[in-house]
Amino acid sequence: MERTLIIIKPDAVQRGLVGDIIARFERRGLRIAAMKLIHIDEELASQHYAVHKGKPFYAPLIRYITSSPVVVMVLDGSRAIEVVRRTMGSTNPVEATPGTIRADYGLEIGRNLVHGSDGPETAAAEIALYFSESEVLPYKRAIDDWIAE
Ligand code: DAT
Ligand code: MG
Repeated sequence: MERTLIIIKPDAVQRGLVGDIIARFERRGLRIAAMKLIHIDEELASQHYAVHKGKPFYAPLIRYITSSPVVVMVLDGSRAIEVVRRTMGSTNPVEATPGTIRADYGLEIGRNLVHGSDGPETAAAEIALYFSESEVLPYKRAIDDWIAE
């Protein structure tokens, strides 16, 4: 079982795509362990995107992610990190496979709708940025045995 952090970014919230994006993850069988609507401030954005500091797209990236509310979620399930990354599609929507979120709704890399953690260490660090341990709920769903062996 893996946990991963998802951000439904400002463009997706403004475009009314929150429900559709969550539905795609739910339908795959991933479990919603935590979720909230927040407005990311500069401080939190700089922590989240620290790895990209100094790159040419850093300033517009910070402006974008702080521009409007976002939905942050923790999803879990077997191989959740890779499953989420593949459901999102490539970073640049132009290169994303049709059927993925970024291909189906996006045109440009600077408006790519969703974030998903890229590995177990970043997932743990990113979850801790947005949620306390008590906000990540360990409930069981009646359908769990029909999703995972
Ligand atoms: P991902 O969001 O797929 O994990 P990333 O971590 O490499 O991609 O980059 C974080 C975000 O920064 C990405 O969603 C969009 C933006 N970004 C990355 N590379 C970029 C580039 N070459 N030009 C413009 N924006 C870029
Ligand atoms: Mg990334």
